[in-house]
Amino acid sequence: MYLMKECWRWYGPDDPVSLSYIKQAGVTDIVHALHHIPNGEVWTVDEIRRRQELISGSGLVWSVVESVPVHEHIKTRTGDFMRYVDNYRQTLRNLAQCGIRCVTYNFMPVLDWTRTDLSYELPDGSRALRFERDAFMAFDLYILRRKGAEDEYSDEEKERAKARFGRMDAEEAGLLTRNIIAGLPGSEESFTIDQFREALARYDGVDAGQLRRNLILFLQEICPAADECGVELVIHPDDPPYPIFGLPRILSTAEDFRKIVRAVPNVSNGLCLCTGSFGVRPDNDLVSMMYEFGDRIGFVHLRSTARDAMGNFYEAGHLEGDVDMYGVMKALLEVQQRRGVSIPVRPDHGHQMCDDLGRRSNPGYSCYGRMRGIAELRGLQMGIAKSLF
Ligand code: CS2
Ligand code: MN
Repeated sequence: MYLMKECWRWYGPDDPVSLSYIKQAGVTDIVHALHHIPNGEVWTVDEIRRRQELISGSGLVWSVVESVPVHEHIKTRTGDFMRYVDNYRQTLRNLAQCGIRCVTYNFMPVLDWTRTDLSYELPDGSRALRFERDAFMAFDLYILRRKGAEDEYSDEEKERAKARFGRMDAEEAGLLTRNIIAGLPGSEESFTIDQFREALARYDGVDAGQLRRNLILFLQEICPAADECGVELVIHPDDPPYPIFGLPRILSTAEDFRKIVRAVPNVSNGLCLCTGSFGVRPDNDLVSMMYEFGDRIGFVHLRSTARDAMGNFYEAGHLEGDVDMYGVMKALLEVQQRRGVSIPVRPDHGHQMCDDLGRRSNPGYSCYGRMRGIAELRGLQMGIAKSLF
């Protein structure tokens, strides 16, 4: 029977969660990236092998890259973007040469995943990541003071943002700013407020249609090489799955992915189905996406979020919140049997709980919270598999 290939994201030697802890969590594979290599530069075979040996020395296998970052020049097709495209292609070839053939990336402009609160206290005392819409709008309108922002929010929303900002002291405003633009784990960029304004300006005149065209051109330039060396490129969806700061976002729904596949049908053009990112939108049917895109799903992030009517959401427990994790797991099992493969899966994010609370941990990438997550998902999988097959 084909069961999920259990993975865990590791940020490298300075990750507070060691490879031996990860091994004890019962997973077999590691999701990793060479975060020390500047965005856009080639990952050499030597650098890849060196890290690969460190990981295999712990009895684990580096089987998924998350992520080879896409340089902003590629997303806007400005500056020396072709040099970065050539470098990206060479990095894929070098990874394939080392036997690593699943590569995650995303095409979110400027910011990668975004939250406003990185330690939102839950009733049981554990802490979660949260996106609070009023705080986000207060940042946009009163801290960033983005030109044109006031035209993008309703009067009611602007009232909420003003009231929210009025309740913020300088310390909270500073923390909110850092949470939003200092870059969360896996994001390869970090900004000051002025750098952020400059980065946003690079997208003046780049709407969703243009950004999608830039993604399609990028894929047309690198998929032939990926096809040739058997690398699967799996695009991670937008998080949150809708435009922010007036920036276009183009991988938020099932239709967004259909458009990309129609334009670039190469086998290497794959999807990282992240239930937490897609799941923030009530109009995304995750179970049907799993069945529909199953043949192109090369990597799965399992996590859940809980949203409310005000546009807020926080990271729920892996079996709680709005994601139908039973339906997703059942569909994933059926897709794997149909394809005859075990698909890499990682518990995406996890609460800070127990000793996590007293130690340094990358936001969303705690030890105990993710250990609980993978344990619950493993049990869910077994229950369904034993009943189904
Ligand atoms: C996550 C991110 O769902 C998500 O947003 O997978 O934590 C991921 O680490 C970032 O997109 C950076 O790769
Ligand atoms: Mn994810």
